[in-house]
Amino acid sequence: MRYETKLIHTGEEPNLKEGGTGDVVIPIHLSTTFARKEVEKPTAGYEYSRTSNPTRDALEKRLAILENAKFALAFSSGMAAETVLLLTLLKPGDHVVAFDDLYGGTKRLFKVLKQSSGIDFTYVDAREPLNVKNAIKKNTKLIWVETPTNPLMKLCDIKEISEIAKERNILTIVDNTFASPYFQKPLELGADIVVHSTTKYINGHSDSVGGAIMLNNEEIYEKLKFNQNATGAILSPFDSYLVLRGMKTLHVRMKKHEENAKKLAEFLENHPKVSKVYYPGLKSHPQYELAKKQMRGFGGMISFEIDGTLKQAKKFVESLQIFALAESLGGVESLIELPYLMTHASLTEEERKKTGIKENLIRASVGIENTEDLIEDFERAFRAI
Ligand code: P1T
Repeated sequence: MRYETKLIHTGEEPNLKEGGTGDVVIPIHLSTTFARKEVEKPTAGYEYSRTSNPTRDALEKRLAILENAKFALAFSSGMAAETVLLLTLLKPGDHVVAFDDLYGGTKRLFKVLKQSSGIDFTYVDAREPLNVKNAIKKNTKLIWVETPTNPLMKLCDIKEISEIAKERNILTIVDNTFASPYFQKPLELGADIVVHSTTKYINGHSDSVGGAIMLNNEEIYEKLKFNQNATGAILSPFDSYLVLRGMKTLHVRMKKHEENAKKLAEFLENHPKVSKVYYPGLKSHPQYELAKKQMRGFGGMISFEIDGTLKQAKKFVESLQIFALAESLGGVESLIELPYLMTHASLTEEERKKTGIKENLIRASVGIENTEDLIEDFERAFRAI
């Protein structure tokens, strides 16, 4: 089976054996615990739903397919996935090299880990792999990147960075949330572990908060599974069902997200009230060639700076009628936000300045509505400012 077919069927094969019910859609197994006949023989391997659950198992099987990985785990949020991952791979005194542009919540988690466990983080502009190489210390255990980054749409060369890391026995972790696994597969480019907020494109309908880790290394997988159970950071059966359902249309949705985003990015690039557009599918993006090389498509996220003040940026986002003024991304409905005051507000003024998150920066998650409606919505908001 090819990718799109597996996205629909893996983990949900109807049970046509004696006693099976032939469900085409996997049931939501709400049972928290599983009865057994004999003490040492859990029925069908299930004991307690925190440890494993049939609906979550089905989802994890399909999540692995998404990244062409051997193993996957589903967590209660993207942040829960990141927490368990860092907890599993690091010990006090370790060092991490990270891309300087990351989701604000990820940087906030890094601060928590620094305080609680003395783990040290160095932020570098990973667009240049040499910066990553030069930041590596004796105690560096991980390289952590997003590509494209949230919110400035910077790219890094996954293959080159993974090679630098491998030579030194360092693991490369890619948060692949923005690109989606449909457009980019970091494990195939040499990364060791992929992390996702399934809240975004993978579920795709803004109705489930979740996270995922995909990887090929069995030893690390077993440790992660142990720690997932130990911490309890699991995805619920109902959310597992939602993500299984959402994922079936990932390929169809991503194509339309991209089609709309490309048109909107071109519209913005030609608009007199826009001073800068960040979209890897534009030839003017400084890393357009890298995007073409390591991505199968450019995705549905656009950031741009309006030629104006914070007040005008606020007015712009408040004047839209189709784009909802909201954090998050990756759903079928278009969303818009101001990173400076919303998704990246947990960073200090200095951190935002250093990274380039300006007051007039606007981030759009372009949905799959009618393209003309979205452009007209933007035209309306530009008229309002
Ligand atoms: O929200 P949660 O499911 O816990 O995922 C965290 C997360 C991880 N990685 C990236 C790249 C993300 O963008 C996020 C969440 N981001 C938003 C809520 C946002 O609006 O950017």
